[in-house]
Amino acid sequence: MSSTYHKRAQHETLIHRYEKNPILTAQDWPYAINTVFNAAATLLHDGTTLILCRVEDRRGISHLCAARSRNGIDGWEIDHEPTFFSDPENWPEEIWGIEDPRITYLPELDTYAVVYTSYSRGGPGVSLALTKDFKTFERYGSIMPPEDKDAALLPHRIGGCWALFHRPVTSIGAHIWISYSPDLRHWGSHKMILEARRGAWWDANKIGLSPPPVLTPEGWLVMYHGVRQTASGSLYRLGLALFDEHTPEQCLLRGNEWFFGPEEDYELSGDVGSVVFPCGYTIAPDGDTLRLYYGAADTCIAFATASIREMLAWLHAYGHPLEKTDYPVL
Ligand code: BMA
Repeated sequence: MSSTYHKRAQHETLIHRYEKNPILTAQDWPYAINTVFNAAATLLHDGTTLILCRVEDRRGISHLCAARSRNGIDGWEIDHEPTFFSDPENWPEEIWGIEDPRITYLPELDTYAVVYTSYSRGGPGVSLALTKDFKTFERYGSIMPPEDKDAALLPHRIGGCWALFHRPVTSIGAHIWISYSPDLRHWGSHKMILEARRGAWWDANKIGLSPPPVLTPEGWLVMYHGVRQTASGSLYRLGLALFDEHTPEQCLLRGNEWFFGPEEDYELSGDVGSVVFPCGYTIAPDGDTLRLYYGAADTCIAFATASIREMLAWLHAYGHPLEKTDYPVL
C-alpha cells in the first residue's frame, strides 16, 4: 500500500444522516410487532413517498407493510395490517416469511416490481411480485432459487431483456451476479459481475446489492454492502461501484473504501448491532439528492441523504477500473 494512501487529513462525508433519526420504530406501528427495518422506497405518481418496510413479528417471521408520507420524512400513514405477507400454502418458498424488498418502477408495464427475499427450508431465495397500487399484488413466485438474495430489477430492458442484480451463494462464495429474462419469469445469461474481496478487506467474503442501482449520466451507480466478520460479530458497511449503462455486467469503477458504516447508537445496538442496510431511495426534485431509507441494527428505519454527483466524484478519486486480475473468474 503506497504512502500516498494516507495523505488525506480526513475522509469525505458522502452520507448525511437525518438529525431526528430513527424515523420509524416498532412503537409507531398500528399493530404489535417486534421490529421494523430494511425498507424499499418509491415516489408515487402524486409525489407521495411510499416505503415498503420489512416488519418482523414476535414469532421471528417477517412480512411487508407500506407507509406513506407527503415529505418522505414524517407524518407516515402506516397500513393498519400487513400489506403483503407470506402465503406458504400456495407459495411454499415463503414458509418462514418474506424480507428485504426492493422496488423498481417499470415504465414499460406502468407497474412497480417488488423483488424480495422468500425464506424457506432451502434458505433465502429471490421472489417477485408486481403491483400498481401496493394494495393488490400479482405474485410471480420464486425467480432465483436458494441460496440467493439482495436482488433488484433495472427499470427498463437491456438489449430486449429485463436485468436482475442478485447475490447467489455458490461454492465460489457470495458475489454479485446479473441475470436476464425476456418475460420476468424465465431467467438466464447469468454472469458474476462483482466479487467479494478476500482477507482483511472491509468487503471480504460476502457482498450484496443494497438499494436498486441508480441510473446516472455515467452509468449504474451501485451501493453494495460488505460484511466483515469480526470477533464480536458481523459489520455491515456500504461501498460504491459503477457499471456501464448499456452493458451493466461491465464494472467501470469500484471504490476501495466503504463510505457508510454503523456509527450512531441506533445503528450500533438493536436486535443485530452494527448494521446499516439501505433497501431503497427516492431522488429529490434537484435530480441529484438521494433520499435513502435504511434499516439500522435490524430494529428501526433511519433516513439519510447523499449527492449522486459527489458519489461519482468520490469513485473517480478513490475508485479504480477493475484490473484484469480483478475480473470475476468462475
Ligand atoms: C442479512 C439480511 C438482512 C439483515 C442483515 C443483518 O443477511 O438478513 O435482512 O439486515 O443480514 O442481520
